[in-house]
Amino acid sequence: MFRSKISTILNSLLGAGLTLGAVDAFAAWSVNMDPGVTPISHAVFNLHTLLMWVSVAIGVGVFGVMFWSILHHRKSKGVVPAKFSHSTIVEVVWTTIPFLILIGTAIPATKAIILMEETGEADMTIKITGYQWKWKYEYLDEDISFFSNLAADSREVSGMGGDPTNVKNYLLAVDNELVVPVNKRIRFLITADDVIHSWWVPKFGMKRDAIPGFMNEMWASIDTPGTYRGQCTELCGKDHGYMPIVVVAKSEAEYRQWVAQKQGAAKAEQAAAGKTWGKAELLARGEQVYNTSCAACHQAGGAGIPGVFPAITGSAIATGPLDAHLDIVMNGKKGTAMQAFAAQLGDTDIAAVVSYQRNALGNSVGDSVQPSDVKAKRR
Ligand code: HEC
Ligand SMILES: [Cu+2]
Repeated sequence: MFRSKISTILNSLLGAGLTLGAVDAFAAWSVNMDPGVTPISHAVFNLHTLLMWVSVAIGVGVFGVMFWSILHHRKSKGVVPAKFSHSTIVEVVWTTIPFLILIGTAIPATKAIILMEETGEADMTIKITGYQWKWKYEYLDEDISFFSNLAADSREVSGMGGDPTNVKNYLLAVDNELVVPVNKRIRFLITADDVIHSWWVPKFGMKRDAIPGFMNEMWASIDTPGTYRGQCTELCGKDHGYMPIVVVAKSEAEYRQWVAQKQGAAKAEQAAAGKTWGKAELLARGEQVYNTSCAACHQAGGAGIPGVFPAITGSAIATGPLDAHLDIVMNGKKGTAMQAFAAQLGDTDIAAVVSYQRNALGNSVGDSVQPSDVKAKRR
């Protein structure tokens, strides 16, 4: 009982910072750093271990001499203080030793930094863009591109004041994971569309800021198949804690399979945008799109947040002329948090969500939009 209480306290003190999302019993006692699954994380772990033992040796040496001096030269033994005020030998020694220690540790530290910065000669390149509040992943060699949003079960609970204890990987799961092959040198190009975000997967041993207008680089070669979770680590607004990162590392064969499936789904999506949609299926799809892409700001019921995000219910734009409604959704509004969704959503998703906003959330305009209408409006 008592022991488990201490373990809980220790875990929250140490674990909160060090073992992100770890819930198993072992992790509760993992006081050391995580060795991770990439060359960079291994280098960082080894450097950390080296520096820790160097520090231990220094500590033992310095405190050893200090306590020995105190004990053996104490007043009760009748020791008389020395009167000298300067010793060139001692000064040379205490300058030289730290100098050698610093050089000795700077060499492996520099090697680790160079390893981190060597992003060239990659087997594949993935561009990562941070948005409020989701990530976009573009596989530059495969012509695959998608958004990764917070998983629906996490979003429902967090929005409704529900109980998160039954949600698996609460706030650490997404709808579309970043799938990559193991043992391939992957270069990540990292940027942002609106404000500064930061892409961090602790098991990769690195994070990189995602800054609008800048392209930062990072690389990884994952040595163990598995699921690796991370988070945005630069405070980026209201839902900063709601844009997790999930990377799934698979064998080359499984990765190829995933690529084929993803490319097939993109083709099917294109075909769907070519047909004429019935109103019911349009609204059903629109509800999904609304909940993943719009509800964070305009709220699940459409009420918005007064003074920050306008209500969709009764909105002059959402119940006014169709053209203006499509325009703000596709092109956004400069200088506000309302993003240009033309670049983020396909024709079908835009048609569906606009139709949904006009005919649900307390609105009943009656008309609806087809994907072909959206396509015609793209410039
Ligand atoms: C990051 C927050 C955010 C997200 C996500 C968001 N919006 Fe907005 N939206 C805004 C803000 C802020 C405005 C007000 C802009 C202004 O100042 O006119 C707005 C305005 C609107 C308006 C006009 C409302 C009015 O009456 O002025 C519509 C329609 C709209 N958004 C639709 C959408 C749709 C559809 C989505 C999802 C595909 C979406 N929004 C996602 C922040 C957001
Ligand atoms: Cu962010």
